[in-house]
Amino acid sequence: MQVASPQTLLNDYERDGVVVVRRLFTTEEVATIRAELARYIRDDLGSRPADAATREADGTTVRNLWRLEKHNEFFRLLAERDDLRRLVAPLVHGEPVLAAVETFNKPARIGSGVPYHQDNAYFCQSPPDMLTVWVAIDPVTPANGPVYFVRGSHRQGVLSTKPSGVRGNSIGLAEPPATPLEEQFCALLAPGDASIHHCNTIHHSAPNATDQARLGLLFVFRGSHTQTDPTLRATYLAAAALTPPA
Ligand SMILES: O=C(O)CCC(=O)C(=O)O
Repeated sequence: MQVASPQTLLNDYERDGVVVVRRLFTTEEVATIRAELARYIRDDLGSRPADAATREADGTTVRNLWRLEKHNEFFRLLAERDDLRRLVAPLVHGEPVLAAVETFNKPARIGSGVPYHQDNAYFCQSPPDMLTVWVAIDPVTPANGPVYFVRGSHRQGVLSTKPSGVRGNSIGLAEPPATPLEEQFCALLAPGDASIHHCNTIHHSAPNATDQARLGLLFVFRGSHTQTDPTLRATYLAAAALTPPA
């Protein structure tokens, strides 16, 4: 893993709400993860509940896998890794609790976009000590739908939302941010690299029109001290009822 120092990582994260960690996973680990995801989709997904996945518009290709920590032992154990927990503990200001393991597959040619949103509109945690470690399994290039983040936006709190109508991302920002795309942070990653973003950091990604898939594996952690905010939760549930994940 390549990080400047734990203190620099924390300072950068608290300033920007997003940081990059190079080589969080080795080439061999990435190959094992890729193979297990393919095996899970092929052999197991059919026997899991319908909301274990969101499909692309073709009705077949996987857009997202959800709750892998519940549905797959390999990914539950992967999320328990000590290096991962040590990395995120200072950022969540406490004991990390795993909230989710999921994927954003962004398959070649048909991978759909993700509207501007803050994750805490979904997670609904207070204080907002929650984050996502987004690990590149494929190369993430400017062309295949990288995630763009608005630096510093995590300090604005949870902004007004509206139902997005997008399956798998049911709630988005009511208004797009004022920061133009060119000034946003574009997370270009090699396989095994990761970005880590705060749950209030505004982000989005474009569809993938290229021939190169852009598979990301996500680990979501919160501090053990956070609690669910009932008002945020009610807003989220209303949006999710309008556009369920499956
Ligand atoms: O992978 C993407 O395109 C979007 C990811 C995302 O929305 C997230 O990490 O919360």
